[in-house]
Formats: sequence, structure tokens, C-alpha cells
Amino acid sequence: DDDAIWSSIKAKKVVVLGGDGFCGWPTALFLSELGHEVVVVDNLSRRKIDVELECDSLTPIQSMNERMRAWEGVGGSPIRFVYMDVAAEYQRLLQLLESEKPDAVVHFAEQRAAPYSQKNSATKRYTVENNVGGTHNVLAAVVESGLDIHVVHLGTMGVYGYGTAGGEIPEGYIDVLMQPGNREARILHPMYPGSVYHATKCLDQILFQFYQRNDQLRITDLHQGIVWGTNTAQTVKDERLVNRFDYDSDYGTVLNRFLMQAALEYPLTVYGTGGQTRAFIHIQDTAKCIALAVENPPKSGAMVEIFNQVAETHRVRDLARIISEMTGCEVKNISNPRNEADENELVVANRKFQGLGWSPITLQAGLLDEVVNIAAKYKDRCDVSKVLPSSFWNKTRLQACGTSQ
Ligand code: NAD
Ligand code: USQ
Repeated sequence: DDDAIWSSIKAKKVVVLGGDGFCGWPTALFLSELGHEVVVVDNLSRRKIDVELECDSLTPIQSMNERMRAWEGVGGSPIRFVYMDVAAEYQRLLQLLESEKPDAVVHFAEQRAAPYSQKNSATKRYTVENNVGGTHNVLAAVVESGLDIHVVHLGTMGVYGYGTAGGEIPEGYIDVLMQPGNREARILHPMYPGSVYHATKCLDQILFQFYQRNDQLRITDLHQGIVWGTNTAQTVKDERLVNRFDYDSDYGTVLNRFLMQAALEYPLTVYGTGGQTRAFIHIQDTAKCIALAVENPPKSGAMVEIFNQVAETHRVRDLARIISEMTGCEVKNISNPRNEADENELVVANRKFQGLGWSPITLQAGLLDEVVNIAAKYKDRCDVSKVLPSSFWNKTRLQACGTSQ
């Protein structure tokens, strides 16, 4: 199936902002393998936050130079790396676009952890300034360059909110009859962010809408679910290409955390009742969907293209049960440090990517095994003191968690 999708693609030049990160690195490699010329831009802020949190990727990730050498060593086309802060170095960003003249910019370069964004005023302010400032710099620089550069942004399913039940979540827009006047309109789905981080993705959406209407930019916003897994067909080619794996309570996402906890025989940390339903996608599919988005830019003048980048949905407690049955690990419900609905339904449309020929990887035992093997292989690198929540949404949550643990 894959061969059919990729056989006719046109080689492009792609700048990958945030290409040293968990989603960005495997995507850069996949785009390179498909024949695209790839330039990675990153300020290594994620590695610096590891230093701040006194935590590290479970997998031993290599420096960017070592990663690039390893990729060439396995026959990959050279990938270039530019050390740059997208939010703080506007002139350098503009010059990069003007000199490279890329066909597309893939924008991953944001602070992406909801718990980190809720930690304190400093991390709230950093998240807003970095994410909204960075996104706006990209848009302003594309306009100032005068080039027809397709902007592909990694957004989140979380913009839709998880408080409502019933009905399928469409891909970005809803059709409404506005009152008074019975006017028909297609508008962005209402936004209900659940953290300062998720709020920055909502603000990004408004910027995209404005720049599309005002400057006719071609923009694709990918509303991605929670990513699981570690390696891809590209990152397994050499150990030095290994992807990062976050397990700590700020950056580790739920399924990868559970897999690592199972490997350590640490009771799985289900927050609250575990009735939260969320959307999931495997890291290999993240890379594939982005390649499909790069391949299919919206026409000039068309509304911002929005795809739901999601394979399937699961309740947190069901994930814990599956992993517990697979490994024998205990499950422990702990007070929820977040301010979110205890229970929610979630049905998500993902027909656009499927219509482009994508058939997603789902949570099959074999794939979970692969991650358990990663977790088990590197478990000695784990600092168990980083597993329990250390960020709380508000004072009530802090008190509730403080008394229950
Ligand atoms: P990550 O933190 O591993 O990677 C982000 C990268 O961007 C890091 O390498 C970081 O150093 C870099 N970066 C951040 N700010 C920058 C700046 N100002 N200038 C230059 N580089 C900067 O995160 P990830 O998991 O790879 O997520 C990438 C994107 O995908 C994010 O925008 C995130 O919101 C989105 N996303 C992630 C998930 C997930 O489960 N991981 C799910 C949905 C959406
Ligand atoms: N949860 C637990 N136990 C844990 C960790 C999390 O029960 O040990 C619960 C949380 O309370 C939440 C759910 O699992 O209800 C998901 O949490 P998460 O940390 O896996 O995901 P989230 O905070 O939503 O953020 C992640 C990425 C973010 C991305 C988002 C996609 O970090 O960048 O935008 O997933 S989505 O959730 O679809 O909006």
C-alpha cells in the first residue's frame, strides 16, 4: 500500500522546524528517505528543559551532528542542521527562508507539554511567548520573503476540548446558521483548551486563519492525537539514530509512560477514574501523515486545510488494562493533577488522510511489544523519582494530590 502512495511523489525542499524533537527527528528522516531535501532547524530547547527538570530521554539520544553522520552512514542523503530559535531570531529565520527557498516549512518548534505549561507562571509565560511568537514569526517571515511556501503546522486534538459528549468531531470546521439573520457560515470548531499549552495551539489557529485570508498563505494545520511508540523504519537503521522517549510526568505521554512503568513493574499511574478518552497515533504514522500533507498543499486562496491526524481513540483505563493484561503490572488510580473531565466520549473524523491512502497502525500486541522492549532495554536509565506528577493545574488539584499520595 505504502509503495503505491509514495511512488509518484515530487522531491521538494523542506525546512523542519523543531526537527531534533520526538516527532520532528523521525519525520526529518522519513522525508529524507522519500527523496526530499531536508534542513532541520532547532534551538535544542527540549534538551535544555531536560537539564532543568533533571531528567533525560529513556533512550540515549545522540547529538545532532552524530545523528546526521549516522544517517549518512546508513546511506541517507545529507540532512543539514541550523541551530536557531524560531521565536527569538526573526531576521535569521527570514534570511534562511530567503536563501533556501523551501517548498514547505514543517513547524514542530513549540513547547508541547501540557503539565510543563501549567507548572508555574514562568513556564506558562515561556510557553505562550515561545509558541505564539514562534508561529507568528514563521508566518510573518513567509509573507516578507514573498515566496510561495506551504506551512505545515503540528496542532493538537486538544483544541476541540474534551468536555462535550455526542457527535463526531469534524476536521477543523463546522457549518452553522448564525443568529440573528440566519446566515450560513463555515467556522472553526469552537475551542476549549485544557491547558496553557493547548491554548497556544488555539491562538496559532487564529493566526493561521488571519494570514490565510489576508496574505493568501497556503497553510495546513494537523490536529494530532497523542503519539506513542519510539522508533520508525528509519530510526532503527543505526542505534545512533534512536528517537527520544519521554517517561517523566511532565513530558511523558500516557501510553509511553504506561509501557515504561510496566517494564519497571511500577503500578500504572491512572489519573482519576481513567475515564478520559483520547486519540492516539503511532510515531511512524506521524511521519507518514506529514509527508502526505507536504505532498498535498491547499490551493492558493483556499481556507486553512485542517486534518485530524488520529488513528484511533481509547479510554485511559482501557489502555492501562490492556498493558496490565499483557505484562501482569498493577494499575493504581491516583488523584488527577489536571483540571479535566473525569469521563468523556470521543469520536473523531479522520477521513481526509484515509482518503489519501493512509492506513494507520493500531495498538496491536506486536507493536506494544516493540515498545515494551525499548522500555525494558533502557529501564536502567530511568529515574523513578520523575514518575509521579509534579505539575498541578491549580491550588485545588495541588491540595487534592498532596493529601492522597
Ligand atoms: P518535542 O519537544 O520533542 O520537540 C519539539 C522540538 O522543537 C524540540 O526539539 C525543541 O528543542 C524545538 N523547539 C521548541 N521551541 C523552539 C524554538 N523557539 N526554536 C527552535 N526550536 C524549538 O515535541 P514533539 O513531541 O516532537 O512535538 C512536536 C510538535 O507536535 C509540537 O508542536 C506538539 O505540540 C505537536 N504534537 C505532539 C504530540 C505528542 O504526543 N508528542 C501530539 C500532538 C501534537
Ligand atoms: N494521564 C494519566 N496518567 C498518566 C499520564 C496521563 O491518566 O500517567 C492522562 C491525563 O490525565 C490525560 C491523558 O492521560 O487525560 C492524556 O495525557 P498525555 O500527557 O498523554 O497527553 P496530553 O497532555 O493531552 O498531551 C499530549 C502531548 C501534546 C499533544 C496532545 C495531543 O504532550 O503535545 O498536543 O498529547 S491531544 O491530547 O490529543 O490533545
